[in-house]
Amino acid sequence: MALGQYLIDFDAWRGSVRSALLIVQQALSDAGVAGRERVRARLLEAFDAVDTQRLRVAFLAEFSRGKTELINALFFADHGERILPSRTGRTTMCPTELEWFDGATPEVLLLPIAAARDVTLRDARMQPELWTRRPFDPQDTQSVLAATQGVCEVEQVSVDEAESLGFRIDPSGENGLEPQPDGTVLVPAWRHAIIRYPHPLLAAGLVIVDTPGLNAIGAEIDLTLSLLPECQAIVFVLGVDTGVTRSDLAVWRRFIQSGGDRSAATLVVLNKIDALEDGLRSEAEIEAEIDARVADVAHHLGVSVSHIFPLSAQRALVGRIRRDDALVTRSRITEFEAALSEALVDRRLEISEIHLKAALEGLLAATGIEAKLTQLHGQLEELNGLRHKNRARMLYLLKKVQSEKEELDALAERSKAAKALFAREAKALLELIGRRRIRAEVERVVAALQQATFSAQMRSEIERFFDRISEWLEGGNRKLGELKTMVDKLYHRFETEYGLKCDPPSEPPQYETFIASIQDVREAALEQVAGWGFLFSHGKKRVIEQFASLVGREIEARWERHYRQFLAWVRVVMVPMDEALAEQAEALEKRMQSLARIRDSVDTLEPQIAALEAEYQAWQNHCARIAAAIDGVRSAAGL
Ligand SMILES: Nc1nc2c(ncn2[C@@H]2O[C@H](COP(=O)(O)OP(=O)(O)OP(=O)(O)O)[C@@H](O)[C@H]2O)c(=O)[nH]1
Ligand SMILES: [Mg+2]
Repeated sequence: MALGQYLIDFDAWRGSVRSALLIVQQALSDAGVAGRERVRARLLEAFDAVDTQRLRVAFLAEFSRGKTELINALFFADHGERILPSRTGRTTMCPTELEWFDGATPEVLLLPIAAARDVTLRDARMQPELWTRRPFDPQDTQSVLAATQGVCEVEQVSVDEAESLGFRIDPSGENGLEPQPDGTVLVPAWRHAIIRYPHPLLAAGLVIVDTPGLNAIGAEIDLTLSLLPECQAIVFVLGVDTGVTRSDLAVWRRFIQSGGDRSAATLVVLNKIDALEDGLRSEAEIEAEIDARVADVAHHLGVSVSHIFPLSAQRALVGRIRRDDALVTRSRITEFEAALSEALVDRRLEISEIHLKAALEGLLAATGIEAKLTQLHGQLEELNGLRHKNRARMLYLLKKVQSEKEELDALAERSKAAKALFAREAKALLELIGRRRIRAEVERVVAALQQATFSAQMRSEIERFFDRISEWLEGGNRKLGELKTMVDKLYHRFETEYGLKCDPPSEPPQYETFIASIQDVREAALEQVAGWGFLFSHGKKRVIEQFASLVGREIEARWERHYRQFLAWVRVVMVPMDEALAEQAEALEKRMQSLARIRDSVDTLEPQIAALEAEYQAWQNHCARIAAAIDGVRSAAGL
């Protein structure tokens, strides 16, 4: 299977980079520098770049286009049955993730629609007690089928109840759920499902996200905010029998086109090409028809024909179940599979490589060995110069070192003052950007929304809320810029005025990307508000609260991640200066000790030089070994 081969290749890549990193780690710890804060951080980043990455692919489309059938054909044909429910009409009712990892239990986890409305999906994942579990035996197809049926379950509720659960109701069925003749509505029973199924591709880190068609999605916000941003590839499915309908376009625009800075690869499947066979047309005629449909889709979606894959998921599934290679070939699934694999793995490799490259850069400098070598070199020169010098000269040199030490002490005092200044400014910034502010703003917008009577009013309140958040973030960004300028100036002054040689301070986290990601939340929030025109007043209060807490928590969670990076930056930014000072102090101390010893016995000069030379040589060996090990990682990774 093509995808399997790609994943095996990726795994091999990961394995060889990992072993190369282990060699670096060994070299660093043999040199006794593995514990240094910056070395540890860089090494962790490097391991992270190859380790924890999963490959996620989402299948997105209007209902009944064959998403689930395609997933069955791609991954589950070995079972000889449809493992995921796929049939006419709306079938998959909630976003469904398929995953597997070492030590997992084969089971379906279902998050009840009502129980968890005001928790973000991210938070819900951390709370196992919120989920209903349906274990199954992977060897027993019937037991698997019984458990996976959960993703189709619906509940019959009143219109009010449906609205208070956050669903849009639209009698025409176009912009929301359509009430049944008896006035009730069918809503999905679950907000989200996770299927843990032992499959070699899933075990290799692949995660598949199946989604329900439009309007069944009460969890649109989960898709936009949580699920899609984490995918490396999105597969959009159309039916050749239905073409590009208005609702297909709505899904395309809402979830794919508006993805903005999202970098996922997008593949378009034109499914059900078997439907073009009527027993009368020739192969060539059908071929021409397919080409015409593909061109039409390309035109409607504004994508290149090379990204569109006409195929028949059903035929592929049947062909694979019956081991009928001719049928599988005719289904044209193989071409799509190769493209999907390539897109996924390329994207993953690219991201891993970027992270790995960044982590390796400056790793050697962070060990401080190069600086140490320079110092030792200076010391050696000094001692070599002392050969044949008399005791008086020695005393003179000792005084010189003494006064250098005094200068360094004064410098250490200055650096303390500089650090205190930095700490004060950093604290002020931390207070300014602390997340209490987000909470307060959320409370404020909830109060305002409750006062509002028209949905236009609500919309403008929400826009104002986001404007305030943006303004606040811009303010924080400005302050952060000032702080960075201050740090740069400090380093510059210590270098030019006091001659302290240290590594440049690290760059602060990118604020701009965070600000841009808040735009996504804003879009999702306003999209949600668009459906509020239909709200009855008694449902309104609860919906507003749920909505605001979801949006508020989403921003908070995103902010939290960013804030942590920021704290980490504050913690390490002054470290190079401390390290440089400590190293200079240590070197001076050593020089003083050796000079003192020489003064006391001029005879020991030679053994001292020999000892220093040995030390120099040892560090040089460490340095060469680490550099070679880092090069080893680069070549293993193909960087
Ligand atoms: N003829 C034909 N029918 C197909 C093909 N793929 C899927 N179908 C049928 O289309 C219907 C819908 O397929 P599903 O896989 O349930 O569609 P879906 O996109 O997952 O739909 P929802 O889960 O409702 O969002 C089923 O009856 C499938 O058997 C195909 O290639 N050819
Ligand atoms: Mg489905």
